[in-house]
Amino acid sequence: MTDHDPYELARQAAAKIRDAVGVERHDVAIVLGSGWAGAADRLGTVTGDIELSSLPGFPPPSVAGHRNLIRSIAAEGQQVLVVGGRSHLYEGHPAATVVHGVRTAAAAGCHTVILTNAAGGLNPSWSVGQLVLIRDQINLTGHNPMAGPPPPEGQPGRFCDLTEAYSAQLRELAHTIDGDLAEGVYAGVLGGSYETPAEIQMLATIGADLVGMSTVLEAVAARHLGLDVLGISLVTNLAAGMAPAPLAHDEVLDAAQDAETRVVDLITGVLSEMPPR
Ligand code: 8IG
Repeated sequence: MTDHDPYELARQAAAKIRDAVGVERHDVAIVLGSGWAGAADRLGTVTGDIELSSLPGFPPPSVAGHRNLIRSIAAEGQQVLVVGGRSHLYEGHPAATVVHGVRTAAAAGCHTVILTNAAGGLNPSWSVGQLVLIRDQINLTGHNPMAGPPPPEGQPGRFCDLTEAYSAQLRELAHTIDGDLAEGVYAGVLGGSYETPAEIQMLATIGADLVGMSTVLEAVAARHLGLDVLGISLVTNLAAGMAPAPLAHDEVLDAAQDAETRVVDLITGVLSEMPPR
């Protein structure tokens, strides 16, 4: 039974992290998007590393710009769990695998998760390198971590409230640290390919400012378990039909590299001023 309970699997992973790094409890998790790893490494002092594939429930990652590591970092008075090696629906992983890092972070004690990603921008006034706080999301993946067997005894019920999927308080705090942050609605799609210009027109029509292939399921799983969510997108390309040239994954990694110092300052600032919970 316990093999099929994703929450039990998360508890097992969290227990192994605790033993491996010798930290009783983590406060904040950061899930790394494409190209965000360098910034996370600069947040503070590394307490310990755990190979992701040595932990229950984590498959080996396969996307360039992601790495196979959970890292515990002491930063700004918080113990931060940096979750690399994100898995995606487009790799063929089920929703439960995609959100396993978030559920593990919750089991490790985290009260807040910072979900980072690289995304396509739909707002014509943004350029590559723009950092955008996610204000809300549209889950267009056709998947949901709350679908399937109901959460077991002891877990909150499946119909979690998503009225404030992304914490207004944390967004406000982030704006005070970086006055150049934009805000927008993130449309999460299954992915596997980028969009057509017609699909981007559709997404703009339904209210999306950003489009990407991650984050939305993790935000749902985080809210289900009562975590506060801060979502930060780095616009690494203009969405199809708005971009002068075809999209390439290399550009994503270059833009992330250029944004690194701004990202470090932003996350460090948020960590240091985050209200205790
Ligand atoms: I970076 O333009 C990045 N990720 N779906 N579309 C989708 N995902 C993305 C894009 C984009 N850019």
